[in-house]
Amino acid sequence: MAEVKVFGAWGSPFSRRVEMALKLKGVEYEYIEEDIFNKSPLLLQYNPVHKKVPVLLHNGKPIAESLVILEYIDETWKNGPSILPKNPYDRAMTRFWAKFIDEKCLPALWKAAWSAGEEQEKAKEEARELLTFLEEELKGKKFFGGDSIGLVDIAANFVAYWYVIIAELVGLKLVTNDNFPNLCSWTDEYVNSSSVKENLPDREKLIENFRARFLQTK
Ligand SMILES: N[C@@H](CCC(=O)N[C@@H](CS)C(=O)NCC(=O)O)C(=O)O
Repeated sequence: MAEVKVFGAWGSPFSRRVEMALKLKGVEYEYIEEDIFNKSPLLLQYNPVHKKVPVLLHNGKPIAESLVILEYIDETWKNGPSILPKNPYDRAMTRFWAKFIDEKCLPALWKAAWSAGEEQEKAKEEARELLTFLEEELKGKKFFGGDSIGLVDIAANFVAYWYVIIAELVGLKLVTNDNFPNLCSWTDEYVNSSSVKENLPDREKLIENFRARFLQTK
C-alpha cells in the first residue's frame, strides 16, 4: 500500500487544505503534527526551501506548497471526485483564482483584521475590492467548483472559516449578507458540507490561539 503522510499544523488552513483533498478522495494517510515554532528536522529536510507546513510525503517523496499538493493529489488519485475541471481553460481559471486567493485575498484579510487605524481602513477597503471579484465568480453557483467542492473552494477555506472567526473576535464587519450575499451563502454551504465539517479545527481552540498570539500584546 502507498505510504501517504501529511506534515501539518492543526490550526493551519494550508495543511487543512491538503487533508480536505485527501479526505474527499478517500485516501488514507498518516498525520504528523508539527510545532511551527519548533520545527522538526524531518520538516526542514522535506521542505528546506520554505520550511513550512504542509508537506505531503508520498512513498518517501516530499511535496510542499498546498496548492501544488492539491494538484498532485488530483492527478495521483483518480478515484473519488475530481477537484480540478477537465477542460484546459477551466483548469487555468481554477489556478488563476487559487493564486488570487493566496496572493491577494489572504494577505488583505489578515491585514484588515490585525492592523489598526489608517492602515486598517486601507486594508479593509482593499479586502472589500478583492472580495467583490470572488462574489462575482460565485454568481449562480453553489461552489466555486460548480455543484461540488473543487480546488478553489478548498483554497478559499480561510475565507469561509478562519476569517469568520477572526472577524468576530476583533469585531470586523467586512463580509455581510447585505454586501456579499453570494460569498455568505457559499460560506454556509462550504462549512456545513459533511466532508468539510469534520475536517475543520475546533473553533474555541482557534479563538484561544488567536487571542494568545495577537490580542494580548495589543
Ligand atoms: N504557501 C504555503 C503557506 C504555508 C504556511 O504559511 N504555513 C505556515 C502555517 S499556517 C507555516 O508553516 N509557518 C511556519 C513559518 O512561517 O515559519 C502553502 O500554501 O503551503
